[in-house]
Amino acid sequence: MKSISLALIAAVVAGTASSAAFAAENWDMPMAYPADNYHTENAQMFADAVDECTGGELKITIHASGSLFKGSEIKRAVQVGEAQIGERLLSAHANENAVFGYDSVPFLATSFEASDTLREAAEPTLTKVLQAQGLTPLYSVPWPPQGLYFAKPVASTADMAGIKFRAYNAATARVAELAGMIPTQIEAAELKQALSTGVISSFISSGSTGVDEKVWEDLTHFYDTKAWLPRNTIFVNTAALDALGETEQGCLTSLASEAQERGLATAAELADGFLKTLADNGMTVEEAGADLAAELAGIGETMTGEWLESAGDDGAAIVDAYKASQ
Ligand code: PCA
Repeated sequence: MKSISLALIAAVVAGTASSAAFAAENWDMPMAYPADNYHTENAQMFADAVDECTGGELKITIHASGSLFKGSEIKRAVQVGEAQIGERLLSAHANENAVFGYDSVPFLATSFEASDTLREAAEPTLTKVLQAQGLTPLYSVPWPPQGLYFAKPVASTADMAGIKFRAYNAATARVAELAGMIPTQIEAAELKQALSTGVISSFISSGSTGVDEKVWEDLTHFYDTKAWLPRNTIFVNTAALDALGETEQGCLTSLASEAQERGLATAAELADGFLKTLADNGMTVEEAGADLAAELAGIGETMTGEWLESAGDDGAAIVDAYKASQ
């Protein structure tokens, strides 16, 4: 009797184990930007490659344009396990920890190459901060250099006084304040509407977002200030990651590093074309004039000091590692 029940238990346990091993995992991946943006397309390639690498054991469904969770909600959703993986402009969470704003320090890294060096320098610190929140970073991809969009020519901050400005993080809001503008935090998914209804008439972003949102319908000028290259970071809920088998974890990690390289290459390849599209659609695309450039440099110095102060030892570690690898 005893041996029969033991055999039965063994069979049941084996059955459970094998069915668990063969049940495919389905992960949701909320993203904030449009399906045809290169960040989203890159993530779709990543998801397809994970599917193939795991033999269908891990399927990642991408939800673009903030359709599952709005940009501002994605990080929290992954932290609490409402989604297993997500993409977010982490600098928008610099109010939680200034380290998240490492990629939006004005004029610290202004080219794709410098931005990648900065990413590498920040990786240990950023990983530590995210791990403490139950998140594991997988990869990150830069946006092209940030420039200023306006509905009129702007030669200096005097021309910016009182303009209503769309911010996407604390750094962009601070640029606006220091330049005498009035910032409002608005997700890219709501940018088009904010422009067409006159809620804002200026913002700082890349040519990529300008093209995504066809901003030439409301704006006339783009000043290519190359202030910084912010990044979208792809992270997973650490508990969900740990629950995967070794093969699946290995696929995620190695394909993430491929996605990171591919994303950087694509961003660099597309950057000039975005500016050309703005110009082709009638916008004036030029560098900031001497007065504006000098004032922006001053704003950058102020903000670098402020960031270093708020990011403390972690911020210093990032900047030191960055300077050492230049
Ligand atoms: N586009 C994103 C962030 C930076 C960028 O170039 C946005 O404007 O929301």
